Amino acid sequence: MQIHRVRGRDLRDALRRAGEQFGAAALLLSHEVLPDGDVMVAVADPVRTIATRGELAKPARSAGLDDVERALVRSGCSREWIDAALAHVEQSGARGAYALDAAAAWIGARVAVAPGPRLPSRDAATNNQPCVLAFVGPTGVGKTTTLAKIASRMARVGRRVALVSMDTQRPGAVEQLAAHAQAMQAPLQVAANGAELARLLALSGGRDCVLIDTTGRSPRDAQALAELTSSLAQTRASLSTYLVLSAGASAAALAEAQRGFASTKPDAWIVTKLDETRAPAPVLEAAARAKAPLAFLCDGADIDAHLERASAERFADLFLRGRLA
Ligand SMILES: Nc1nc2c(ncn2[C@@H]2O[C@H](COP(=O)(O)OP(=O)(O)OP(=O)(O)O)[C@@H](O)[C@H]2O)c(=O)[nH]1
Ligand SMILES: [Mg+2]
Repeated sequence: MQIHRVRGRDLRDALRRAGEQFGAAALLLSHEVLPDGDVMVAVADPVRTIATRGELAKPARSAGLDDVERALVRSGCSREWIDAALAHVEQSGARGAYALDAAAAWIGARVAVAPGPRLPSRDAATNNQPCVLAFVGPTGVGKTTTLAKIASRMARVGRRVALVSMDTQRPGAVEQLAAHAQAMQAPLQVAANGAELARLLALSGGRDCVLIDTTGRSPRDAQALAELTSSLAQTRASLSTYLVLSAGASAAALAEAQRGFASTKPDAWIVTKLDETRAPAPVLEAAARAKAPLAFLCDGADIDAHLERASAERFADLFLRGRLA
């Protein structure tokens, strides 16, 4: 019988994690409270117990390494990253449940974290220049929804936000953003081109943040992307551009989007729809490969929830558990 140790914040958390890794049929053998207050449970994995019967001749590998490998395979991690993570864990000497901790610390740090939006200080003069954020990306990835989530979070803590829609192409796009603007009682303006955007931004002193929604573009539509790039470049305000990508996209689609939107010079990526996949590793690996820091992670469509700042801990959760905690 193979025994695994799983650590959690408390007994309930440890049992939940054990259930996720080994299934509801996992057998609880014991539990102990660790010096730091966490709880470690020992469980027998019935699937592994049966599977190993026919494999007795194989040299046993540390159970911890098997757990790490299994979790990474499940999250869609590439063989290259799995091997690198396993080599690191092996080298670190971490075993059992500690192997997962070692893997989490190592793999979570492979992806860079972008700094949060830089809002003017609260006691700044009213004509202080606002933080300007533009959201670009392929069609339907969640640009407008994510913009609304970020704006709503800022508005809830008393920040003065303004929304700008540059999506004058898709029917209903301005109305979609207008509904969000109304809910958070923020002004919404429409800019049909770069010149109009530059004019609006020049008049936006006194706002803490202006968030710009753009039309979804195909990464293959070079002309549309050139127009988008040129529109954003016309503003003299210092602009942070977020490339929004869906976690469900294939590695090939992510690479294509990264190449297509490179001309807009994204400062960071935002990953959405993490709730729609159990294999989020490809988008995290794509960000690392593109040397793009991640700013936010979204795992649902609810405006008042489902938005998290990116962090190494969240990346580790995604790699090893397939979802945000
Ligand atoms: N499950 C899930 N749905 C999401 C998430 N983010 C957005 N959505 C949904 O995805 C759909 C498209 O979202 P939009 O915000 O309109 O996407 P967009 O990128 O602005 O789309 P276009 O402007 O048409 O290019 C909507 O139904 C949203 O509710 C998410 O993190 N998880
Ligand atoms: Mg939109």
